[in-house]
Amino acid sequence: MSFFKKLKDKFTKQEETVEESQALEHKDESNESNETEESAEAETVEDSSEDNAEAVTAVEESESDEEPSIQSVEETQPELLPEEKKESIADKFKKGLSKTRNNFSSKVNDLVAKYRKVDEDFFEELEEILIGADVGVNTVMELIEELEMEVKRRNIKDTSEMREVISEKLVEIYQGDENEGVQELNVNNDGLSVVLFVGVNGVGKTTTIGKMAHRLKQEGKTVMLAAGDTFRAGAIEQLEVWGERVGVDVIKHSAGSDPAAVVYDAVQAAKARGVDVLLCDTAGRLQNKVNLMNELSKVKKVISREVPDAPHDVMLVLDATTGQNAMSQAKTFSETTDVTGIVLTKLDGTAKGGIVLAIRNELNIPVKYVGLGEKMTDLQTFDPDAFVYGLFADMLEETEEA
Ligand SMILES: Nc1nc2c(ncn2[C@@H]2O[C@H](COP(=O)(O)OP(=O)(O)O)[C@@H](O)[C@H]2O)c(=O)[nH]1
Ligand SMILES: [Mg+2]
Repeated sequence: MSFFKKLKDKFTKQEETVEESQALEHKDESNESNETEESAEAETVEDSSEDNAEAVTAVEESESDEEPSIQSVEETQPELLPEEKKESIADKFKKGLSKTRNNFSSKVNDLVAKYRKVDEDFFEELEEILIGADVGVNTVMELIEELEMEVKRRNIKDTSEMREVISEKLVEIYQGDENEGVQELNVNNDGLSVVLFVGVNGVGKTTTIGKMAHRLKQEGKTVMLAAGDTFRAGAIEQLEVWGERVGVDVIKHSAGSDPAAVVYDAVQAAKARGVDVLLCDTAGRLQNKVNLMNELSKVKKVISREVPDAPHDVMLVLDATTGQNAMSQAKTFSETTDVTGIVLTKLDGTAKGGIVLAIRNELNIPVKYVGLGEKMTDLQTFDPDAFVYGLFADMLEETEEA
């Protein structure tokens, strides 16, 4: 089976089961669905009522100090905007990667049109396009080498076959030798899990925590947030706004206080209330690198002292629009903190989405999630297949018609 065909099958079939498996966009009462989606939608509604039921029990257990009732749970269920309700993962990647698609895929198309034959000039220009999409020099070299071998192996002459080969190799290079599949947050199924979010100012830590809280809540978990960025003006309030939107508690101290103390209190509160996952925000000032790293290790020490095996994940948040800068941040942070996963935000805001391949291939830290927008449903697990689908969506859909 051809690679494009495989992708298409994966995502057209997935559309029917996506909300079942991810339990993300439930409460779906929008009427804009077309006829073909009706049966899938009916199933979604059924499934979501089950999810709600689970959420109800969870909330009743954890918030014993409040009057537990279905009413109060409904109040804390976030209101999704209509456009947030019904969107498959493939659609989200397609929309989120539109800038990169317009930049990268249209250049590949032009290239294919310009050169009919696969030759050295073709590869040279392809190399430029890939570097221009922030794929990263080392990764590009590897990729070109792989492509040249594949062209020989399959005896490809015509450039029109190259789009598919390129997409296939993009996925392969992301997956590497291990092919660990799509990676989620590392959380315990019993007992408290603590996740620390680190990264420089403005990359999207607080926003990601809000989105993550929403995701986890939709999966039926109870969540608490720790306002560990006590440094930046307005940071605590920003996290509180997310707490309210998503309907989870936020533990905070006043501005300027010791972040380790905030996190300590949050861990105690999370234990006392039987919370499943505690997400900890941190400050990201890089003006004083040594101080920041000391502060982070202090916070980390408090967490591991209070909860065995914690932090369960240390998520480094990187801004995709900063390109190679994100790479150097990743190096700085992973030298001093044991980063276990990456969230790459603002992929929707860059035409150079190739950075995700460079990060995975050159840093060897899994990109677990990507930010594809500012809404609370815009955090997705990173799936290289979905990524490539997003890159070549127009072409794939054309093939479908044929
Ligand atoms: N377009 C887009 N904007 C994002 C994304 N993630 C975060 N942002 C925006 O980036 C800005 C900084 O985010 P913030 O969470 O405050 O960063 P922090 O300083 O690391 O906590 C905010 O305006 C967010 O709305 C994303 O995935 N896509
Ligand atoms: Mg912040």
